[in-house]
Amino acid sequence: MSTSPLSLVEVTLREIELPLRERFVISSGWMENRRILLLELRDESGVTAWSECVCGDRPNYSPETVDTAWLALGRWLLPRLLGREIEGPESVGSLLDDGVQGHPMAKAAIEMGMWGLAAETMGVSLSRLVGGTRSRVPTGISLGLQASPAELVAKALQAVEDGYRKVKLKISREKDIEYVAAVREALGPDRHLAVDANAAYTLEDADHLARLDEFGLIMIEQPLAAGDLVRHARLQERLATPICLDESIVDPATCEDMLALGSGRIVNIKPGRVGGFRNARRIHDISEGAGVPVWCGGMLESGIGRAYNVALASMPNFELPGDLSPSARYWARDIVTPEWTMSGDGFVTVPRERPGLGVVVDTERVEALTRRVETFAAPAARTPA
Ligand code: OSB
Ligand code: MG
Repeated sequence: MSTSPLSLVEVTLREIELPLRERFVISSGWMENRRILLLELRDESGVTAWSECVCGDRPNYSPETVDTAWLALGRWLLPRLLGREIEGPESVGSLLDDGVQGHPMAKAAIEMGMWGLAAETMGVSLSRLVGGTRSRVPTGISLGLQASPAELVAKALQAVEDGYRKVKLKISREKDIEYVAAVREALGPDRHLAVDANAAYTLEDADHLARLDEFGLIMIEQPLAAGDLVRHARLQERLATPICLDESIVDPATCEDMLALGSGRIVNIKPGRVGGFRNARRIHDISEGAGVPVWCGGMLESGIGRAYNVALASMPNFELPGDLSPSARYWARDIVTPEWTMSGDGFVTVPRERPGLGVVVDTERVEALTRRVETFAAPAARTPA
């Protein structure tokens, strides 16, 4: 779908605190009170769109944090877009990459917001704007590390009962084989079961990881460190279970490298991790061309970030269930209406008939949860380029 020019005149950065219903533990850290960085973008005719930066509080998953993203957005990224006429959301990525290394999550927050603003201005759904075709997307759950195999089993059984179409278990060096064995035993052989190591292992653990093969997992996500594309290829040669890369895929080039090296057979796409929708769509297309399925990962987003993930996951090659749980799994109350829900058979509906994000931000609630706020405006003297 072709888009019309955009003009960004004001962006408000806002940090809110939203407590998770349960602490979420992964091998590299945990999250409890989610600090969430939200953006509110406004164009010259007063149309606004919200977006979300998926950074965490600490740099355990990736080098960026809420604080580094705030700095990068305010100091380097917003100034190069504000007050400038922008061809369309497709062109935002290169404007942000030019002369600024890294900071993909900060870049994605503004880039995705521009897609949201374009959808809002054009009166079309974000899903249609990005080329989505699905009216509902299959959903999986990501279960954090638990205190005992029995507790994990209880959660996995509940997830199946709730209708989830995939169950993903976080694993760590301390909590792997025994936990996976217990869950596979409880769920039976046919359920889609996956594990995510969040880079907990090294290639020396190859024999140990090969023990997971007997559980018929649909994938093992990110067993080794983010930069280990070659080592992942060596590991994949020794595993029957397909490797899926998450932390390793930071842009279309790393996806191409993964395919060339054989570092994995499935790609987890998180638009925030790869700098936004432009790169996410390219990775989708590159993978599709190679016959490699993709799915949409999650970063415990609020209902705002979730709107972007759901729109992206409506694209055709998102074949596998995404980590797109409904609002109630994460929050006592979300910051959007309607909240995101899941059908009894594990699908989230894509709001393809509603313009923009398809949900309304509860601004009063956002205001009440706000911990800091700063507004950046286009310099008055600058005329559109
Ligand atoms: O590795 O996929 C991951 C959450 C935070 C950081 C990393 C990851 C995750 C998840 C959560 O697995 C998935 C979700 O949002 O439901
Ligand atoms: Mg992951």
